[in-house]
Amino acid sequence: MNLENKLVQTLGKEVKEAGNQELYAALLAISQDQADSRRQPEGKKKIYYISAEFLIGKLLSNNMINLGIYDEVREILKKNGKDICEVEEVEVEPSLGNGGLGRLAACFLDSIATLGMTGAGIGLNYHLGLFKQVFEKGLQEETPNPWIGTPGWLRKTAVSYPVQFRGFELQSSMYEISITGYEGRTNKLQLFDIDTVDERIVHNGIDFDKENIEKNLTLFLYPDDSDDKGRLLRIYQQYFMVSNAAQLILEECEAKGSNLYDLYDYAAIQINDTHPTMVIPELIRLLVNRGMEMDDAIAVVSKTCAYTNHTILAEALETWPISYLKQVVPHLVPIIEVLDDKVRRKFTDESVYIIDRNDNVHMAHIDIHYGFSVNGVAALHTEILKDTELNNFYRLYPEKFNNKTNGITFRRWLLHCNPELTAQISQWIGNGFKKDAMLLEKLEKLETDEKALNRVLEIKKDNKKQLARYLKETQGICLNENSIFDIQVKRLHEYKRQQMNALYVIYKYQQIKAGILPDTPITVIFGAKAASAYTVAKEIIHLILCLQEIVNKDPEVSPYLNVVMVENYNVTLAEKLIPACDVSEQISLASKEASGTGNMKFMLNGAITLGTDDGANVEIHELVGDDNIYVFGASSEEVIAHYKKRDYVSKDYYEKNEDLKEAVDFITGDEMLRVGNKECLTHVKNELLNKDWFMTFLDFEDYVEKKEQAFKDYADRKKWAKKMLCNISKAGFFSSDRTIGEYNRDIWKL
Ligand code: 26Y
Repeated sequence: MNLENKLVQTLGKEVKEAGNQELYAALLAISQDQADSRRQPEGKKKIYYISAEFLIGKLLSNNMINLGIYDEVREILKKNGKDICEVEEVEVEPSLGNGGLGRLAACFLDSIATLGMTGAGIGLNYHLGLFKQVFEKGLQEETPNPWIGTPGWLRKTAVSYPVQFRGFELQSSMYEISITGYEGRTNKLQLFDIDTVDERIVHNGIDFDKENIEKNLTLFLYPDDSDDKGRLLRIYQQYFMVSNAAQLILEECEAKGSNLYDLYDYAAIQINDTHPTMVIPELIRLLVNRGMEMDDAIAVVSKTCAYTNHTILAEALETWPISYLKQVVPHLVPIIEVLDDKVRRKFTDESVYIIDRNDNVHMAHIDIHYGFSVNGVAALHTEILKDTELNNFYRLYPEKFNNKTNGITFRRWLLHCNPELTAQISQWIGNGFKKDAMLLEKLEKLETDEKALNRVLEIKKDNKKQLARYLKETQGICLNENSIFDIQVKRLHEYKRQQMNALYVIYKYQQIKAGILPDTPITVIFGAKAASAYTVAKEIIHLILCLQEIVNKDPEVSPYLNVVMVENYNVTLAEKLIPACDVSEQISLASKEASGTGNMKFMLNGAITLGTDDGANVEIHELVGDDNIYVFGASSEEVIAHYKKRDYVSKDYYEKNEDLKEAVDFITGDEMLRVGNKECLTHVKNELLNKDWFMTFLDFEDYVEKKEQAFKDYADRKKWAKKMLCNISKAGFFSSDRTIGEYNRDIWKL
């Protein structure tokens, strides 16, 4: 049956007569069917990607693209006076993630299915997500972000396992979301939950009884861990996730004929950061329960599990007091002790022990000793792991360490979010790039083609208009479409240095006040959630919101400079912001951003990076060359040396640089105090002046210089368009298809 008839049949009425909700439901049903029909028999070996987060975004359009029906559906709707974008809006974005690690997991699932690999994502079915961000009087407030129960892709299965905790047992329920590959197979994202979770226990924003595990277990992602109860809840969640994963994996492998001694011929388990680490002792425990000798179980599991590190920040390298583990999962403790004991027998270097002198369990150490692969997520990051952070381990196991530079799925981050550019690229170089991203290099030859350059600018202009319309409608924000869109969207963290961007805004404000005007008006756009217990991060949001108030309301300044902080930044917003961006802010302190993936999405959509030589920026820099990126700031070596020597004093920079001093003083000046909270602002300022752990002041001068240069260059439209085209043409390397190909070649070997 042709698609239009099918749609009419599913709707039970003419397309013209259907509302957006009905259209969404019908298209969902049709896509689900088609996705199901693309399920293929499983290969012998399967990759299980276990992750605390899967930031998958809305699925309808992406799945329709991957199923090859998107264009036809859009035309059918159009013919009937309907707009596919409005139908898309009906879907509520699943709240299953937080940031880069979760979005990476989502891109990887797309690529695994696209490349035809047998694989599944395994995680938790959070009911209320991280939180929904709302701004109230210039401050971030956290509210629940419900999504379950709205029409969507989540389906309950009959699969269920018992999970043992100290003193009680919970029975899980498994949910599934279909993952369609681009012209490929359908895999599954499998999310575990319990039936007794009760959203009604949440009140006052996102407060709830942290001890009522039966009711709270899967309410939130990363529940506030600033107290013991919160930390214990995290352990409950993690163990629940991995115990289900382990039971599922063993069951599936046995069904395929594994005798469990050959588990690694049937399964590769990728441990996404340390959150799923307990899968290692849990698998060992289950194997021993089934009669395997402990040593054999350890050997089998060690050949099955591989670990990805996503950060070198100390606070993100998880350690749990052994007493907490005893409280939640006492049956795992003897196994962890055996694992630690074996390490102690083999090595004398205390820094590689699993349980340290203070009885803290270092989760990453379990992964490194008892996994067969340890990978970083960008070349620089992996080098830093080998040379400094994990050097003691690298010396023990050099063969385990490898790099897998992150990637993004071009289906979502080009085909879906930027249809106009996609269509134009297809016209220029054919459709091949949709499956082989390196073919984008063919665009290089257009860099001298005047018409092509104009077209690239025109598409950017259209995307800026669309963003302006969208933000007006959804958040009441007015954008100057003729301004430069300078965008920094990512989690709020001091190392990512949104505060440096804010200081630039103040600097620019003061320049304009002094009559020094930019060639082109500038709009600085921010989007970021701050972890609910991360005080300084929330204060930085306050700082930005105050600047938005002052700058945009100042009639002398606002024709030249605007500040916008979008509320509740998420995948849906990213898809609108990224295609409209001119300057991509990737300004982390060198050595701190493991990779970044937003940087890749912006580049692919023709934004020019303003960034430090950090994470994957280094690789972007190498690919596009000095002329097509604005790089500033101290190198990672310099930064690491400062930390080692403890010789960085932020006040010295403040005293030396008049512009910086004025900008910093402005934070607590009269204008700010008229709109902002004195305590918050004073605290941010003092953090910078007395600590500035992420060396904002060190890089400020160079940052301002390079940013000014970028804004100046923007005025030469042709030169700028060439840079855009260069960035698009070199983005192919950052396809997650390439990354997943490498994971499979070097680690999973399916
Ligand atoms: C449990 C808690 C301590 C914690 C919660 C979330 C620890 C880490 C995280 C998330 C980390 C994360 O998102 N890391 C990012 O991973 C991306 C994908 O590899 C990188 O591109 C990015 O640089 C890194 O910050």
